[in-house]
Amino acid sequence: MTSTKPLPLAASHWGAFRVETVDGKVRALHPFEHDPRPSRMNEAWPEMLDHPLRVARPVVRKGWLEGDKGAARGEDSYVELDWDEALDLVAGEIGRVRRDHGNGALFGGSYGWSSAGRIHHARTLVRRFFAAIGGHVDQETNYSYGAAMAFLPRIVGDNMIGSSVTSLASIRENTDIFLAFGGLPAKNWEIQSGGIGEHRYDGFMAGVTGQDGGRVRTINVSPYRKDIEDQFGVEWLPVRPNTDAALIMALTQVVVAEGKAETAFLASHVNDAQPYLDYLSGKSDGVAKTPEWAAEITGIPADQIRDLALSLPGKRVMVALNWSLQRSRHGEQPYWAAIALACVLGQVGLPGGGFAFGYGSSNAMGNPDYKTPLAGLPGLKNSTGLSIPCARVSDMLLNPGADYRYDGETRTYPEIKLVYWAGGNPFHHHQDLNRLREAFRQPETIIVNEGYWTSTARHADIVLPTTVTLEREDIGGASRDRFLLAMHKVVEPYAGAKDDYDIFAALAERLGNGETFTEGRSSADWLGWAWEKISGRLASRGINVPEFQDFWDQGYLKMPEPTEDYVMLSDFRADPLAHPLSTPSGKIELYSALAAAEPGQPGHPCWLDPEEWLGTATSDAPLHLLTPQPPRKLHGQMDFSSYSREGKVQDRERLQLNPADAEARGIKDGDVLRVFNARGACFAIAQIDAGVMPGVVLLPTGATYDPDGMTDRSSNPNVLTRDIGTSELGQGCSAQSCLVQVARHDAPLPPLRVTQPPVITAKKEA
Ligand SMILES: Nc1nc2c(c(=O)[nH]1)N[C@H]1C(S)=C(S)[C@@H](COP(=O)(O)OP(=O)(O)OC[C@H]3O[C@@H](n4cnc5c(=O)[nH]c(N)nc54)[C@H](O)[C@@H]3O)O[C@H]1N2
Ligand SMILES: Nc1nc2c(c(=O)[nH]1)N[C@H]1C(S)=C(S)[C@@H](COP(=O)(O)OP(=O)(O)OC[C@H]3O[C@@H](n4cnc5c(=O)[nH]c(N)nc54)[C@H](O)[C@@H]3O)O[C@H]1N2
Ligand SMILES: [Mo]
Repeated sequence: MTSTKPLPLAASHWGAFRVETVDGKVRALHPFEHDPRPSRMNEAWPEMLDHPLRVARPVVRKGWLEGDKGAARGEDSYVELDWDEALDLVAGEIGRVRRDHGNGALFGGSYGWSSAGRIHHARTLVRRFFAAIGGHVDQETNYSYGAAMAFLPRIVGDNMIGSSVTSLASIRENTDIFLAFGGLPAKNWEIQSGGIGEHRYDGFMAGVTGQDGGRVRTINVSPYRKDIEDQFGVEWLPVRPNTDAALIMALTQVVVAEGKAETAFLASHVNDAQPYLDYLSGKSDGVAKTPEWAAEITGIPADQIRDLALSLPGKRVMVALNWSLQRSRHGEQPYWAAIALACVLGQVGLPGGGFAFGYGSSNAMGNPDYKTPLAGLPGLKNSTGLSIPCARVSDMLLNPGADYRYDGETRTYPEIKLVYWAGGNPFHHHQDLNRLREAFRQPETIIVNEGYWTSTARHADIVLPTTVTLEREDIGGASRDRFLLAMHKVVEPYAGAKDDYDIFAALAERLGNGETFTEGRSSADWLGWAWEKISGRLASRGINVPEFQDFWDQGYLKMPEPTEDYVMLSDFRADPLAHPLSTPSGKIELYSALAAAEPGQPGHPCWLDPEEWLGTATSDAPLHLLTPQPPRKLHGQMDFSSYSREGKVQDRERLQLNPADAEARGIKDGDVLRVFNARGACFAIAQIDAGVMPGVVLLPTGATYDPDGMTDRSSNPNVLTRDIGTSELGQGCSAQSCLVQVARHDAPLPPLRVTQPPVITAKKEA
């Protein structure tokens, strides 16, 4: 071989890159050579490897040692331990709770994105660990897509997220009208769980909006014009947040009233459309869901709704909704209504037609269906059988023994004594953080594995320092990305950091379940195991498998291009009897007995008041706050990198608001703002933006929560959001249903505490 080895590859959820090191330190990063639009987020890596906020050694909270029953969590100082002491302490606590209260008192759901590689995926490991020691209370569904994840299987037999959506090629060739609810924001395509070889946003947009010689009429239906950048030349239809269901129902009502419904499709592929049609016409409740009716709710003039509705029949229409729409109170309904519209138009399963979720929510949605194989450690059976919908965590901790409804059944919240988090940041992700703080005072012991002093780590009793991906070997990627990625170890672990795998192996060993957790393998053995699985799957598909070393040295494996354009539900459309859906009727359920069983739900798509929205605005809380994903980071990760901070002013995030709302409050661009409601307050910097519809403000997620009473010294919008399930059907997170007030803050900003680690007493050398 004469060729020189390429630089080692590494990867994160925001992209792959090659790493140049000198004397064991990263000197430079180079974007992966096959990535057409690399994310700048990776620039944060070199400084984040030895950032002052890294957790250096195991620590235990002072107040916990003194038996404060959690009182000082979030405010306390810590004492260093050596690893053996720390592991003995953690195993001792888990063993004590298991013995005295049973495995049902151990909470290990540990929701969170962790890192990109699949073998060292922290959340997979913590759940496997708890399963290995006899079980725990787990979390199901996710924050991204919780309402849809629980509900869609009842309606279309699948959650429509694990499966692929209709491909871009199919849209480009066939779609006439692309209704993009929530837009197609470029920043969301910087991210993909598991790792990214190629960021494909530009190609997707060119294909959809017609810059590529196409002809797709694209409409950004969103409160925010910049959910699709102006350069793409699309139409903007501003809609009040949380009212899309009403808009979609009025579109459907017009199509039906005009006699343009595809009744043959409804008869052959839908379970009982009649109750919904009677609701649209007003036959069942006396209110026709006309454009005039929807205009009142959505803020869109009735004529505009009618014109749009009349343009749809006879056209190839893609009704596409972002995930954000279902992260709101009754977020199941816009999704169900969209499915119903696609059915009434007879578009489901046609090339470029029908419905789809998430084109604007993550990288490479609409890619060819590469089915890139990945392998992480297998999950083990959770013997307690206990789990909660993930966003009900505060409810669980605050209401042990209480009953709640979810997915057609009544469940009971367990009584949790010990919480373990690895790979997630609930003080980033959860709603109503002041309430979560109260919830986190309840358990006897809280343990967190983290690489950084996040707000969650600061609320823990014992913190174990973990490695980050550049400090260990792994394989990353995503099933719809073309590249399988070899993730190299490029630097030694920081200070006393250990891999989560080794931590859980040591804990399982101490608890007498080591072999069940490890199956006798080291993490290096699991890497080999994963490669065997991956190569087996490739070989079974007739794909040429390289030697592991060649894959490793090259840094990637490129998947072959699929030959067919994927069209979602095309089999079902072609023959609903031969390819029935996994629903009670085998068809798309526009009537669902499961939904009808819940109070207030008529059993078909319907408009349900989101409770906190512009229709209920008060003088105390007149503005609808949306909390989209942050452009310069993934959630709370790397919040303190220079790249993330460049997007802030005085270390506070910018809040977008309409010029009229700014003027009414005497706010100028760049002013410091206080954002508040009855649940809490935080600070932000005004960014006046005519692309935000009046009455709406946007503040991205991701700032590190820095509590001072009910106020966050920083800009975390989750001090403001409401902590309630989407409904008793899905129990998803409803962060996007939130009213606030905004005012100029003329006093000095409080200094941030979370830019420094907590006070830590170093271990005295013996
Ligand atoms: N208001 C509002 N809130 C929201 C949303 C919203 O739209 N609005 N969106 C929600 C959504 S969709 C999501 S997905 C959640 C995201 O919420 P999270 O997934 O909890 O957020 P992250 O900041 O990605 O947290 C991952 C944590 O894992 C740590 N980590 C990384 N690698 C490792 C590792 O190898 N080992 C260990 N032990 N730790 C590691 C990181 O340092 C980080 O702190 O937020 C939700 N919250
Ligand atoms: N840069 C970056 N990208 C990310 C992430 C990140 O942290 N950073 N996180 C990733 C994750 S975990 C997820 S789950 C996805 C989330 O993907 P989404 O949930 O689709 O993303 P959001 O940014 O929350 O929302 C997109 C837009 O929806 C609009 N919107 C909000 N509410 C409504 C509504 O009621 N009606 C209408 N019509 N529009 C509304 C807002 O204007 C917002 O800008 O993003 C992924 N991509
Ligand atoms: Mo998410």
